[in-house]
Amino acid sequence: MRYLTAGESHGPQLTTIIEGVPAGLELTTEDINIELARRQKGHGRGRRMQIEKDQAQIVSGVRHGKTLGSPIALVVENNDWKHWTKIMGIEPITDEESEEIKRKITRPRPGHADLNGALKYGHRDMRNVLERSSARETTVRVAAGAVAKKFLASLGINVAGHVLEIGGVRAKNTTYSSIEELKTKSEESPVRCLDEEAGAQMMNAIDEAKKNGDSIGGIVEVIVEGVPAGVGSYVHYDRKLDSKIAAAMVSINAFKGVEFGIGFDAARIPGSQVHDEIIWDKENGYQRRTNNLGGFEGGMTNGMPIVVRGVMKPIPTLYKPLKSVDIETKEVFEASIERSDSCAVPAASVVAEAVVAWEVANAIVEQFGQDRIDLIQENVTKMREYSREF
Ligand code: EPS
Repeated sequence: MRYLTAGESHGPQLTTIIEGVPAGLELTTEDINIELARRQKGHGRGRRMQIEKDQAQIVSGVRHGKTLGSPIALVVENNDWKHWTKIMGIEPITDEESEEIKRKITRPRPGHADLNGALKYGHRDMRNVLERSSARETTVRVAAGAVAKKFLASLGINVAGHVLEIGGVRAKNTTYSSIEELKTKSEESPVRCLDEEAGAQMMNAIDEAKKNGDSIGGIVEVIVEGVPAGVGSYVHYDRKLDSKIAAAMVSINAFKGVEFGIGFDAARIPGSQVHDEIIWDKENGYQRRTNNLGGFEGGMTNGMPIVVRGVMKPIPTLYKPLKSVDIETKEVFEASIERSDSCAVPAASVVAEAVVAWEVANAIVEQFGQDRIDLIQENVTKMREYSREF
């Protein structure tokens, strides 16, 4: 499976074409809209999210509530487009057009794609960069992830995410008895945090950052339960599922790092305390006594929940001045002020769920069959039975 996205942040719409989804999967527009709404929430979002109410329109690949096996194309309109029809117009502009339309963005924000993107494509107006590098694009990645989640759910595989840390405030109590409880608890929190007290402190930290014209980042965690053992590969570097998930996580706007299970702590403790002991019983087959490795050994799943975390840097659009250089005048200036979110970590945890779901779904399709959901379901069931008795 693969998907491409297209669309500028203030253009008419976002588009994705999702290719390779097996036929016969139940899928409705509502399945996608629920996920889009989740991504729009979260304490710390700016005014743009009050303008948008993201709604998917499926324009191909689904008939009478089931996938056809053909490419699924879907679009999400930008409500804000109506305010930008001139500045983001498709047709050439003439000399008589207003100064505002031609006003160039020449002041790159430190930490943003502005300068490197302008250099790469030769854009003297950095709007040509920021429109596409905007995290608005993650809307349709969440749509593609919603399709992947629906596919995984049909195989008894469940994906959930939550926020572990924002602006240095770390959740302490993150225990949950089931993945359903995790979902309910994180959904109830305005920062998607399982620890209510830490969640309140995170909100204070966001408010404080906003008051100071600053932004803050954080850490999100995604859990995938129910993936059979042996998905991924040890024989080919480019089919290792953990490496694909790592790449997908770092592909999310502003993400700088990723870890599985105990992650970087594995560098600080001996192997005898890192590796998860193998146990077996008739009902569950092979399991691990602990899950320090976050569900992966040798680039393949081991049947334990996948546990992956990603770190998001603070959003680089700041009201607080940081020095930069105007590319027209080469003069130093302080801060180019753009509307922005002060913290998008809660929204990013929904994006992280989507990209992880996509990679797991893709690996399953590669391994268990491509065309028909019923045959994939049979194959996955057989694999589960086989590994219990192995
Ligand atoms: C973003 C800037 C803001 C955010 C936007 C990402 O938008 P605007 O430029 O319209 O003020 O709200 O995020 C989204 C629109 C979204 O859907 O997540 C940026 O510069 O990356």
